[in-house]
Amino acid sequence: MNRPSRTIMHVDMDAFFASVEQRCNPRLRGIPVAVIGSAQRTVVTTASYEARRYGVKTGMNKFEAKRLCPGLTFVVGDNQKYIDTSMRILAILKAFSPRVEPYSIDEAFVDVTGAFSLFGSPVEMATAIKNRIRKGPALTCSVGIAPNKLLSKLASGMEKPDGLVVIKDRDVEKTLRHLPVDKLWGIGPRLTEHLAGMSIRTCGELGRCPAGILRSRFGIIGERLKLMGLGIDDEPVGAEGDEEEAKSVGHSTTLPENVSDKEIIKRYILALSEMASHRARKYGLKGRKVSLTVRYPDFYTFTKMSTMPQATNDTRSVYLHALGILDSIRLKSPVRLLGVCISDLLRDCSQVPLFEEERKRERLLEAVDGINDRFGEFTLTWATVMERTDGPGVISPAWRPDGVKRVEVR
Ligand code: TTP
Ligand code: MG
Repeated sequence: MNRPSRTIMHVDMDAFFASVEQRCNPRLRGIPVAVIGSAQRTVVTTASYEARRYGVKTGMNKFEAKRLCPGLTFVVGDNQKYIDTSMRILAILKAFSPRVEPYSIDEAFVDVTGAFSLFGSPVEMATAIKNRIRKGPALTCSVGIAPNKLLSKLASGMEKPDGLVVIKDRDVEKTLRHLPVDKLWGIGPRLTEHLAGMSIRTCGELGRCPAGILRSRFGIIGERLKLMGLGIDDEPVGAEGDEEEAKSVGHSTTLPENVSDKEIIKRYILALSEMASHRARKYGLKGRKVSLTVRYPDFYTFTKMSTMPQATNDTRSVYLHALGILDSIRLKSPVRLLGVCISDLLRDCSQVPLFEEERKRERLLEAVDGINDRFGEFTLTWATVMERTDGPGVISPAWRPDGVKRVEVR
């Protein structure tokens, strides 16, 4: 198939939270810094490049990080600062192309196909973007330029920090030939393991594997996997306004300690029900289904759903249904994480739509939530109900048990 040629840029900020902290506080510049959450069981969200040299990594607990790097300074993260900075960066990107897709709090895809006649070559354009980000928000970023999103994301990670890597059409095969499959965006550890079981370790091997074999092993994603191995990705850069409506509204929290006491569990469920319902009301949505997610300490996670007689965004109804679900479950061990979610949403016509600016902030917040998915170590603060005050830096985990787009509550 003949694919129209595109030029896609992926911009990824370097050690984002830590760099923002270093920018705000000159005493942190040039030294090893780790940004952490405010909760008891917090982990490192990111480390400055100075700290990474000692092996400090995202997801590490504080003690291990300090053991590796005794001179490490911890800073409790401040989401608002990161969201504000992220919005400034997006504004810079939009000056170069209308097709900007924020992917996470510190990453965006920019479709610059055709735009470079205005701004010079793609490399000149990327250099101009990097300079603007260096001057304005005073941060460095890494940019990947390639014919599609998959390869641009790969490229931006190749020479971090402050990198600029171009993958041209003619270089794709060579770049991917010996590249381990897990370097590709979207191929996680489990998939990597499955592929290794089929003796597929590199993108080259994946691209050569007959589609039929991949299809019979992985179902409909088999085809896509093969294309990924070949470096083919037709997904468009989704500009703002293109995004689909939220399919569910919910919130989850990792508990400060594992809990067996049902009364305490119920209090968390009340807090979560209120947060989910509040957010649904704010979005002018009502849902017909409520689900409760439970994670055990061994990370075994399950979700049970209950259908309500009518669509609602009322805290009490949501809470009572979530409790009904809890009562139907025999908890096999203490609980590590709880989540309440409202889905099967309808627009509540009596509500005013959110202002665009607020929607943007919500999306970024969602992105903050999304990245914690991988570790889920942050607890939410809802002082009035939980009688806890964890202070700022509340980053909730956004595990997505059912894989749907979720609007998370802070
Ligand atoms: P990343 O872009 O994954 O990491 P980074 O910007 O810190 O470092 P790099 O130079 O390698 O790109 O994530 C962006 C920010 O998101 C990061 O600064 C902290 C936050 N984050 C979390 O809160 N939890 C997570 O699990 C991850 C991976 C990131
Ligand atoms: Mg980054």
